Amino acid sequence: MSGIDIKGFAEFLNDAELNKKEVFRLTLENPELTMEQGYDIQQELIQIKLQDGYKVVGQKMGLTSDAKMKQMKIDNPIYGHLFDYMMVDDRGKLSMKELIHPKVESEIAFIMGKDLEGPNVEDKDVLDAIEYVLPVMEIVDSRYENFNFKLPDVVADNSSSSRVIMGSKFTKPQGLEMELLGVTLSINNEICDLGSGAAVLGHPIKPVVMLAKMLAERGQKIQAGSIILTGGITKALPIKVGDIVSTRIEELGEVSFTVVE
Ligand code: OOG
Ligand code: MG
Repeated sequence: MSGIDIKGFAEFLNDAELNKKEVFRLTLENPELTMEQGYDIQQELIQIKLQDGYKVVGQKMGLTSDAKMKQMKIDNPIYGHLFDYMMVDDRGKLSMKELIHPKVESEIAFIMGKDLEGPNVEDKDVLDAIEYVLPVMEIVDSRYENFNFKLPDVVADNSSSSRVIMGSKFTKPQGLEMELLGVTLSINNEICDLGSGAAVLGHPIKPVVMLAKMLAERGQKIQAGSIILTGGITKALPIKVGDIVSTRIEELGEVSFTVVE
């Protein structure tokens, strides 16, 4: 029997999000916490949010860029669940008072037209299942003090999921060379970072192949109609009240938001 209180930790992290209060990482007092237990806590956290009346709208992949994987010294990306309350419209407002210490990153996202299930998913299955491609910005807001976490901690914390600013232009995937698309992240009209679709495991469909396999291990699947974020292409940058933040992706267009109190 492990002494890890899965439900207690899920409540602890959910309370941290609701109270906008950063907490110490779980592995500080529980260094034996495993990745599997991290996902168990995440699953319990999802249950709490479902009971609170929120709906899962998709998933996000995280740590899919070489830079982030090297920094974290890991070989495998992680995933988290996205909820309806996290979605922000293009050119909308991001309310700072609802968050702890948010950072923004540019990502390519997909709206799925078909379910994707099982361990044997291949690139072509993902391509076939994508209905639309769109530019998004993810707001990561780790509930841990100073984003200080180990892998099982961040997984338990729903992989830092906080908000998603959805692009308003939906592009069909056919004919797009997604890995070659240039991406810029600007704050107050100044380009702060850039990259290309290849930053995420070489091609944005690769994280989705991986997500399908990882979900299958827990008896879950990617659902038709869901939104899937393929992972930060740019660095995650801190933002402050008054900032106007935008991401432009070749072929896919622009998405922006304003940070308010
Ligand atoms: C974990 C989430 C990382 C991404 O796109 O790589 C992530 C974190 O760094 O807080 O969302
Ligand atoms: Mg991300």
